[in-house]
Amino acid sequence: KNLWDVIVIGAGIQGCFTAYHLAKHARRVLLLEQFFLPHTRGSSHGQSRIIRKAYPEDFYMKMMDECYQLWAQLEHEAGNQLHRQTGVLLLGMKENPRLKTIQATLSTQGIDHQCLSSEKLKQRFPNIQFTRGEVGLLDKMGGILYADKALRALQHKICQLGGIVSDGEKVVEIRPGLPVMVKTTSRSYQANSLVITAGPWTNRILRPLGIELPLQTLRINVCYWREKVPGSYSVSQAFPCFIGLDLAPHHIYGLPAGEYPGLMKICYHHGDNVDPEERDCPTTFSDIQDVQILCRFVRDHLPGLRPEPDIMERCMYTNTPDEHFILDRHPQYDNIVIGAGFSGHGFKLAPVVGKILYELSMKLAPSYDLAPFRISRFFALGKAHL
Ligand code: PYC
Repeated sequence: KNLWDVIVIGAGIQGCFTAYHLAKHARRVLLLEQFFLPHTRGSSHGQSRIIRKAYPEDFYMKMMDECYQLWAQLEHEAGNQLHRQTGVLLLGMKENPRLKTIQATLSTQGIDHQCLSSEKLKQRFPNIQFTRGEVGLLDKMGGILYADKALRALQHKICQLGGIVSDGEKVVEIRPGLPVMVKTTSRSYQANSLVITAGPWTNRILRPLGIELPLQTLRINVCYWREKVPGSYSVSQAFPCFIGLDLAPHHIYGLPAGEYPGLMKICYHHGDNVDPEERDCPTTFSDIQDVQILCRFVRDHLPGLRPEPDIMERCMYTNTPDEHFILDRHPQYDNIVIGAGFSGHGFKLAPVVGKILYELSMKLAPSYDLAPFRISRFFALGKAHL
């Protein structure tokens, strides 16, 4: 009676979608979360994320086909809007190889997009200042996912389907075997399989299981910038999400104003390497180099915004060296499955990631080629330790 088919550790978006697929397939699933829900300590909180098909890698683009269907299905089940199409505008120099590859992949896959010359960009987006002859690539299907609402919808659905979501329970010990034993701060459980989707806490959980993955845990400053004229960069004015590829050493991205009225979210796709327990330790605003990069960007390119953020929230990325995910079994224990290293671009892909982790945990043939996501790619580099 006390034996679960699968225990999932971590109720962020990846763990929630894994539990959702398991519950849909009538598996006995327990989803454990160390913090009380909802919380803002991990990588899945906040009101918005970007959804797009524009990827240089065709394997992500193909996964996104099914993701769009699964997001629509969840939206239907939730009876609540979880997605808004705004378009995603990629900005870069004409010769940017990433931009060229994305355009070629979008063309090959027959995905609706538009190339914008620097002249066209200026006409179409008069409230952006283009200073270096940037060109644009518009992924027309791209848009915004309502992140907090999606998490709530998933957790509700998991419970409706008979799964259990247990929050405020931190895992303190895992004893591999069949069944695998999971001890938390409250009690002990047993399961046939275990899925670990613990975001920046992944290595804390894996270390006692004899493996350490090459994961960097980055603090991301999520900044919101006030419009001088309310509404000028808003969804209702058809302002798109954007990702700037050549504006700084790492990408700068933005979402149209809407989630907080009059404020536009603009962030740097990088941050300091921090322990997730210390993410929220106070730091001085002006000391933060990546916020300074954003301030310069807003001052130079978005003249309709105040050039200092009004609000700063925090998030975490868990990056792999190649910024591709880890979707694999533990090298020694084949009933322990790991989903990690989403590298700041995993939210939109969670419906398919969850499906793959469900398949791995049930020993089913995975629906996608998992070669890009294997742990063994790091062994060759001497970067994963057993
Ligand atoms: O994957 O599109 C993305 C994204 C934008 C900002 C962070 N990730």
